[in-house]
Amino acid sequence: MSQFNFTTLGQFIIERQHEFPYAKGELSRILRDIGIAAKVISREVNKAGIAEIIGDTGEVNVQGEDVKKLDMIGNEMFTTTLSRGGEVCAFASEEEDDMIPLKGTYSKHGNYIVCIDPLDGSSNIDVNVSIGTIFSVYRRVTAAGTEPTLADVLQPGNKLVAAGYVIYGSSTMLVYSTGKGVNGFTLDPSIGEFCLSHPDIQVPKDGKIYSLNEGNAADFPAGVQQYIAWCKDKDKNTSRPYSARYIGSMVADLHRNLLKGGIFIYPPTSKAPNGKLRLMFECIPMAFIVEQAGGKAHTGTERVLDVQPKELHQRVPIFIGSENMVNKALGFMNATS
Ligand code: P6P
Repeated sequence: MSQFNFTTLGQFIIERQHEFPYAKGELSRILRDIGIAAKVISREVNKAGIAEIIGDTGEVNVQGEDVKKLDMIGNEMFTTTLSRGGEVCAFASEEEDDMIPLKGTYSKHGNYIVCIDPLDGSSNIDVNVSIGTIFSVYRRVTAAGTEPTLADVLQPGNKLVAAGYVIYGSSTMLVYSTGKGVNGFTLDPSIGEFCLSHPDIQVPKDGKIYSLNEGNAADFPAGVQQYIAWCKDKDKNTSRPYSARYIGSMVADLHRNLLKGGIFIYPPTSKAPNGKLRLMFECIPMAFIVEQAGGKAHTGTERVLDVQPKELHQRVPIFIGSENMVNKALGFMNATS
């Protein structure tokens, strides 16, 4: 096969533009801009070890977490890129207290909202563990040309028009969906392009990997404790015991489970009675991707994509991954609720 037989992200977006009901290239421009920002962040992440950008800024974000220098580079990169694009009227970031109406020349007339976690898992930066960017795209609900409001942002995941993530690992990959399946692109640094490497990703219906922070086990709801015990039982017929894999970086844990099959759980704990992960910036976009790949995402009480957000930094518990594994875990939860 010719070494030039590749499809870049830009080519793929244009080729698939006809699938998107709002064509006119608006969403295509947003996805291309996200791809550009991701390339710059990938460069910064990869040189972090030798540049003075590892470590903390000394600031604390709205989540009460230390803000790493790379977090701010990521946040600034997306804000700048999306403002210049003109398609996005407002931006919400895990790093920012409030939504940010974009002030680019044309932004006020933009039809889209972007929610972003610029660098999820940033506490892993200093130890060279994979981290990621998570993004989601909504159409605004207020009239174009008016000042965007929080109502434009606090939309349930079933209103999403696109979502995706970038994983900065042994290679940099961008994985996204516009509601017509999930496709993965690997960055080829030699040509500076994301190239299609994982077409039509399907998460296996079953898996042998469970991912959660068992250090919190004493706090887990009884149903989660019983499910984890079940995963550890010896039963050749159902390939148990399963393997425990937990990186502590949601994008990395979910990317592995998306490709290999598995379940990721962040249940309620005493420190985080609604779970730790943010509905708008982590759970909704990852739920969209996993459902588009044939998996399932649930809070333990409802489908993640049906949760009506009430506040920007709201947290929810999450059970996400292979459909049969999530259903098994929910069975234990329901049996004990
Ligand atoms: P814990 C990273 O801080 C993060 O937001 C997710 O990427 C990750 O899955 C989770 O928190 C890890 O949380 O409590 O297990 O360290």
